[in-house]
Amino acid sequence: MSFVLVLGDQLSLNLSSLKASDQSADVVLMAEVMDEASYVRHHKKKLALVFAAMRHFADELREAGWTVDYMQLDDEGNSGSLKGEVERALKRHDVDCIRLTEPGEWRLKADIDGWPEALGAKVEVLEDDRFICSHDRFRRWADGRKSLRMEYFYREMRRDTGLLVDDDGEPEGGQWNYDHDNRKAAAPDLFMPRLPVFEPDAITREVLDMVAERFPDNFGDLEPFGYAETRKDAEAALDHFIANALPRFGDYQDAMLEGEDHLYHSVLSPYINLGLLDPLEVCRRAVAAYEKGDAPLNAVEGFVRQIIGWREYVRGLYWLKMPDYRDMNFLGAERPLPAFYWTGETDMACLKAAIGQTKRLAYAHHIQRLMVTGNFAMLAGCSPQAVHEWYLAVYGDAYEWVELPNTLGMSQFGDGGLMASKPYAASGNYISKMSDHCSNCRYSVSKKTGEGACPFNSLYWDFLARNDDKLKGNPRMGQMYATWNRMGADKQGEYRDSAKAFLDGLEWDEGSWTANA
Ligand code: FAD
Ligand code: DLZ
Repeated sequence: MSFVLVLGDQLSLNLSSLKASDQSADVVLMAEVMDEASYVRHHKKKLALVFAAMRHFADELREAGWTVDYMQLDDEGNSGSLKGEVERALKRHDVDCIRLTEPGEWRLKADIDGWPEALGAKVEVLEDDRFICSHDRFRRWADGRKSLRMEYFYREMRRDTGLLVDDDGEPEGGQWNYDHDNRKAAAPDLFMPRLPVFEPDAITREVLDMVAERFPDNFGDLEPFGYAETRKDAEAALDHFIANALPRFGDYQDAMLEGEDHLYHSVLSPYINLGLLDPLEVCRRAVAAYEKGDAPLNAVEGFVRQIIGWREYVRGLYWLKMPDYRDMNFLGAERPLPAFYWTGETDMACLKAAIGQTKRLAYAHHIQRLMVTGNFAMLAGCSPQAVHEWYLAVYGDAYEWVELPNTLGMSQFGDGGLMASKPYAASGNYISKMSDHCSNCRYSVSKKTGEGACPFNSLYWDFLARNDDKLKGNPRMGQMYATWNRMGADKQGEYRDSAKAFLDGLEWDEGSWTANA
């Protein structure tokens, strides 16, 4: 007899550990533990999402015929750690092997590697075949390459999966990537699909009460709570996205609008990352909509690229480069985060909107994460580790394997260009072009320096000046440095003084990563 340890983000009946086990003899072990609930200050909604989805999945397993040994967070004797719960379960059952699908995060894998010796039991760790690209496959792809750009990796994933490729392995429509069609700014009079809201059932209600009681000081609003908690509801959310938002997903992928939290984005990442939705199946559904003529190619290709391209790529990179990746800090940025990242209290309308909805929903879409909160933190010189800790805590879809490369690599340029060919640094102009935030802002985007000027403007040039030794040799930054050099000392001084005055006036989060280090 074996234990099958199913982790909180492995909620799939097709999990490799379940497929390798005997339903009539083996016991599934699931445990809510304080270690996993507190390694960062998770958003309250994220905690509720994970615990409620775990409890519903335990029921789904039982209905499918499995015996499930489930430990709730408040159960008497709960040891607080996964290792402790396995150790206790070994005493309850006569078991000779613990089988599990590999965890997503490096820290947990490192811990599990020590279990055979610590627990005196056989531990069998299986590959996670919910991903298309195995660790070996990614290593082979990366081996010997000077640059690890996602685009080339993505083409291989298209060919491997057969998604949007013809019989000769050529891309549907003649192009691999339709990103240049996907940069429209949104107008407030566009029809916006509303997200389906799933009323909490009795199981979820119980979890909400527990999170309210046990984690009162964590970041974020717990209620109202409308996330799906079961596979059935997550599939309903997918159906809703395909029917209502996918057709315009591409056009408005980079847009931001005041009062619109997700525009045409899917908000499916929490369900995909938990295991409630299968990523390949999600892509097949999108491609089927294209084949039926219900969604255009630029939307479907863009959506598929996010999942079999970016999602697989960041996971491959994470496992290729960890554990050193987490400590990389190419730009030597050392500040803690501004305190307003935890309160949303700032006069900058774009940051207020992105952080405000993050607090309410544990969600912001990609451009808000990359070009608003990410861009600001990089320009302000925040430590990539402090920024990483924030993103890992505040989003409902955040697990280190996907969050860290996106944050440290893509948004903070902390890996010095492994992921991105240049920093995603932008002044207020970008935000003004892609959103309507600037018209609601106390700061003026057209004013470059001094009182009332959009802080992104001076921070942008200050960032370039501060980091010129590291960045000016980057061929993609040549034009920006040429502009900076043409500006003249007086103008340059105004930008730098303006940036300094703004940063000096901010309150910093002394509790964040750098301050604790
Ligand atoms: P959509 O825009 O509808 O995209 C569809 C799906 O594609 C998503 O559900 C997701 O599964 C996948 N996807 C899209 N972009 C990416 C990407 N860059 N990397 C991996 N998968 C992607 N994504 C997470 O899942 N967890 C994180 O913790 C996370 N942290 C991020 C931190 C930063 C600083 C940045 C810039 C991006 C981060 N992302 C993260 C990627 C992306 O922002 C989210 O996947 C996306 O916003 C989720 O919303 P959605 O489901 O509406 O996505
Ligand atoms: C995110 C999370 C949380 C909050 N709680 C638990 C838990 O109590 N038990 C569990 O098995 N998993 C939890 N998880 C998910 C794990 O943190 C996740 O499996 C690892 O981070 C690996 O990706």
